[in-house]
Amino acid sequence: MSRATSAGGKPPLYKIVMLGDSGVGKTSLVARLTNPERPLNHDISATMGIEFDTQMLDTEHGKVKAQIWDTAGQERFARVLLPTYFRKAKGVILVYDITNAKSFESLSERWMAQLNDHASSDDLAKLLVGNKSDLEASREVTKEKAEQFCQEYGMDMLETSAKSGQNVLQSFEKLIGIVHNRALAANKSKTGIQGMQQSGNAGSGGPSTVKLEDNKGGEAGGADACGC
Ligand SMILES: Nc1nc2c(ncn2[C@@H]2O[C@H](COP(=O)(O)OP(=O)(O)OP(=O)(O)O)[C@@H](O)[C@H]2O)c(=O)[nH]1
Ligand SMILES: [Mg+2]
Repeated sequence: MSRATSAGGKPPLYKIVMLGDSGVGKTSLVARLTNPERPLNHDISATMGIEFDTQMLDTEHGKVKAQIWDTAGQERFARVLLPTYFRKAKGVILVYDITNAKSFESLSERWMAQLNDHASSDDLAKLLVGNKSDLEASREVTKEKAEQFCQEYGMDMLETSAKSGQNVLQSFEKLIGIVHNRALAANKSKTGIQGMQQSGNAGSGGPSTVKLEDNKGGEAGGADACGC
């Protein structure tokens, strides 16, 4: 069992944010993750402001809970809400539509700049997702282009389809795996220092588990749970 799940039995909760132009499929990807059997809704409305969902996900170090902030790609919402989107976020999924070159260009022209302005970028795990891979015949963005972007900004990528489900779960698991590994590593170094400070205290009945997050609110959806 991971140190995370052994701490009071509650899996740690991490806030992750979906970013990208309007219409790339952010809401559809979250819907496919949380309701894998439900068919893609082509009449879905544009997100106004923000929507939340939570999902339990597996990592190599046990289960964790993702609090997913599905943001609005439309400029009028995004501009105002960006600081809120990024507050206490641990990971970001940058989404473009493989059939829409403009949505890919927006990542460097718009979204990466916003990210750097509003978040301490080093703290955020990032994943690039090229959605609508089922529409191969209409592809405008090559995988090579996307890989170049990843090299430039130091992140991994996956192509997904919210329609077929291809790589949807894998994308969320990949990002949350990186987030969780970072949290474990950070806690290890923290407890290392605490351990040295409290030398001689080991095994004396003090707390033996590691608290990964300030998980006051406990369950997902509780704003305190991820401090957001
Ligand atoms: N063929 C195909 N269509 C998709 C896919 N993902 C989303 N769509 C469609 O693309 C349109 C936009 O999807 P949304 O999920 O609303 O896009 P969004 O990124 O959330 O847009 P905003 O909320 O405005 O930021 C909808 O008509 C979806 O049905 C996909 O993987 N394949
Ligand atoms: Mg949406």
